[in-house]
Amino acid sequence: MIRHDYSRADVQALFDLPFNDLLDRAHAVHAAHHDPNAVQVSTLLSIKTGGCPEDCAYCPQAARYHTGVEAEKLMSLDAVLDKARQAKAAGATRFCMGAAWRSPKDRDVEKVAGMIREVKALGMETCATLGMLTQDQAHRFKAAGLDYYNHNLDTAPEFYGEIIHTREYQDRLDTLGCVRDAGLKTCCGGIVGMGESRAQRAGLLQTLANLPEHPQSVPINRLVQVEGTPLNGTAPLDPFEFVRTIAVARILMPASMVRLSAGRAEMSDELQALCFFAGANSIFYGEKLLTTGNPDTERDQALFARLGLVPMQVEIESGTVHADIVEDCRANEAA
Ligand code: SAM
Ligand code: DTB
Ligand code: SF4
Repeated sequence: MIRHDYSRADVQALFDLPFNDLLDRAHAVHAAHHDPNAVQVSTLLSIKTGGCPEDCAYCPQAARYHTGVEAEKLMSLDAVLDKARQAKAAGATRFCMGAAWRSPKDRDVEKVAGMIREVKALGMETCATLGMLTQDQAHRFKAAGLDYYNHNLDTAPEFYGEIIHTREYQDRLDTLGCVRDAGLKTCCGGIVGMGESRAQRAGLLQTLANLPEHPQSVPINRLVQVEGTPLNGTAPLDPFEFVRTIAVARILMPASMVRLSAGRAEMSDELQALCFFAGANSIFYGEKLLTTGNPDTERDQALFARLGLVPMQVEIESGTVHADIVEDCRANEAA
């Protein structure tokens, strides 16, 4: 059942279940709504890296922190298309373009719209994450063929002010409203392991699930600690608490894709397997996220083969996108 009226107590009660009971419920919901052995595969590209004016305390791309990430210009269309072709050849069915902007300038909108048009023409789903959008910008990206817009709530409303000071929670909700109104699909989630409490993790998931529509994709990031950012050195989150977060997200938003997002490189295969059991059914695939590392493709192929997972195929106007990772996994299995 799709609900949008969860109380904080409802969500906390799920978090507080005995671990096995929680996993049992989450897996049942997962299997009722999805093929539990199919995982959606996206590749991420930073089309504009570093130099960001915002102060998100987790982020290596904020200009004000000394993290070693150099500010770069917006990539050229040809360079982006090369990366998209490589991602498609490697087996990704969705290509997500990220920019370290507070919000895009009008001249950037034209350039990124051109990238979206051409990536779409390669036969991939498109996603962009460029900061806050106006209604007009959201419509322009939709007209260019954008499928998804990623804009995260990041954390619970009451913890947000400890992490970001350069914009408000309401700004994020407003951008999500523009994205929905333009007819784009929403990719919206958050980060855990930033020193928030369990009640605040529950608050993030409650807010996501009570949006007017459940985001079609829900990325759950585990904080990647980067030297130079204020959150570097935060006490790491108990891995079982991370699995609980995935499981509760799955129960609250049964039909959404729950993405095991940043932080996978630091996770064991066993932890990832528990997350897939608990309802995660999407990953970023490829050696890099935006500026930090992601597992090697060989490691992911081997993990898929060991767990009998298969990459999800997607229907787009030009037909079904067949992920070559399927062949890679089969070859791995046979070996
Ligand atoms: N600048 C745009 C914005 O913030 O909306 C788009 C790119 S931003 C890097 C996209 C998301 O990446 C953030 O909302 C945050 O959830 C995630 N992120 C950034 N740094 C991270 C880190 N160190 N660990 C985990 N997730 C991170
Ligand atoms: C999301 O929720 N996670 C991705 C994507 N959306 C854009 C970004 C993760 C970034 C991790 C830090 C980095 O590589 O710079
Ligand atoms: Fe900028 Fe986005 Fe990083 Fe915040 S998360 S500092 S807005 S790139």
